[in-house]
Amino acid sequence: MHTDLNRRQFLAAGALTLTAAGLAGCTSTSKTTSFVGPDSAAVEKAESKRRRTGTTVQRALTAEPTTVDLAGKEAKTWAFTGASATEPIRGNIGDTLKVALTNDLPDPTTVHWHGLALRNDMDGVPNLTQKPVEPGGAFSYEFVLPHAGTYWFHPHVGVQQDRGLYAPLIIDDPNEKGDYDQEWIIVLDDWLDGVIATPDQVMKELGKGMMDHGGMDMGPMRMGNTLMGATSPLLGGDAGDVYYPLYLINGRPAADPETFTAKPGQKIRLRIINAGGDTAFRFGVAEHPLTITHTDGYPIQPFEAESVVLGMGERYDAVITAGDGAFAVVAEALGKQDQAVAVLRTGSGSAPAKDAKLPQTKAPATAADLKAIDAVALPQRAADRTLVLELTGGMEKYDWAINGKRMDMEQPMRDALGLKEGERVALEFKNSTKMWHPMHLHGHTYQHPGGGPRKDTSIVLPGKTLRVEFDADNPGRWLSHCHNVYHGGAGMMTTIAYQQG
Ligand SMILES: [Cu+2]
Repeated sequence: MHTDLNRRQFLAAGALTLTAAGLAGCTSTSKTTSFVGPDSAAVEKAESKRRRTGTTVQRALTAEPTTVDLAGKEAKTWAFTGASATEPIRGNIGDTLKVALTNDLPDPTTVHWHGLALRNDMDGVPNLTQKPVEPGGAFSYEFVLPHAGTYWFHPHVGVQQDRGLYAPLIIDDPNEKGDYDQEWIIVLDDWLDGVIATPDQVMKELGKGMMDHGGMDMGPMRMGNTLMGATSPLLGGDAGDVYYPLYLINGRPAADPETFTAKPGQKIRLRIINAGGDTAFRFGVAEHPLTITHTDGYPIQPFEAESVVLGMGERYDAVITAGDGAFAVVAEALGKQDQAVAVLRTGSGSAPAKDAKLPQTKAPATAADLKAIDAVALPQRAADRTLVLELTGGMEKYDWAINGKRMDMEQPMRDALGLKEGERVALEFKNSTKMWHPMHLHGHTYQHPGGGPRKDTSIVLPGKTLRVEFDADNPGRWLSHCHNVYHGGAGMMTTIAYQQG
């Protein structure tokens, strides 16, 4: 039951906007009416079926300009007051989360709850599930927390995510017996805002296009704020487009590292989140094998690894058993010859060096190595529908797109792909570009092929196709897009929309 007047008023306004857009001569008038809307009864019905505890978790978030301290250097940025890498939002599965967002930024914004199968009208996508929240405006997000796990949130407007506007969202299952003594949230980020440029300036620079230096192997070369020749074999070639002066763990660069303390022998659950804009990380803890237990919030059959690769938007949970001493916690920025570092300290010993190397005696784990546990595997069933998302475009024109169409966030329904509630849907990410892309689907957690892990964000290597499946059980209008902030900003997004009836 929703009795929040502001929300209702807002939804009415949103419906008017959609109608007006249809009348304004765009071709989608009939299309718009044939798809389930964010304010529809179907969305309410799906929400009413979600398990609820009756407890409400309330938070106030203000998105605003601020100054952060990066190892003694001040950087002007935009961030949330009320949440950050080290100030997560946390609740139990079934709790209602109520977040009062105030926008004190000079630009419109929204909040997207990454990875959650939540009610569509709370998904935070401007002009698709809500109107953008204008400067000086406010919006009340309210939804039931649907699944336990490691999630996060960030704006879904332009390239705002590449500022300080992000924080973890952790959902606990009180019935889950955690076999560990401590838990740490580890947020990885690549940072440039207020140090060399703003993300908007970088987007403008990239938008001019750049020469294709694919195949060159001379190490990364900085040109303005962009990068040439940053390659990683783990990513099938070109690793990233953007130069970052700093890499952070929990908001701190290697010169002023976060220190995690524990007692030797303690089991520690790590919740690792890649909140970066354009950087894949190889993560590990020196001299500590990882037992990977979850991908994007969902449990997997435990997998032993030395390190794990995370694309932007991906989350992995892993358990370590703390040794005695001080150890480097390292997130290598793949292809960029730099890294984020933190410290695990359980005893005396000097802190590890900023350039402490993560060993690579074994291939780092990726999603392809992992299997879902039976309890979360999708039941065997033939797909009713296959949606092909061909990843297209390149660096020369910076025309990243899906199926050759660049998303216009003013009319996100223009090229929407349809599906129907109740279907088993196969989503085929076909990468026809020369670069890897971390592809993300909103509102659903699909499964990788062959009993693979449940995920909502997956690395798709150049020239490869990844076919995933999900059950269409969350009606509404959902984005699927590249989680490289600059690729998404250039238009590498599409809308997947439930059809009426
Ligand atoms: Cu991409």
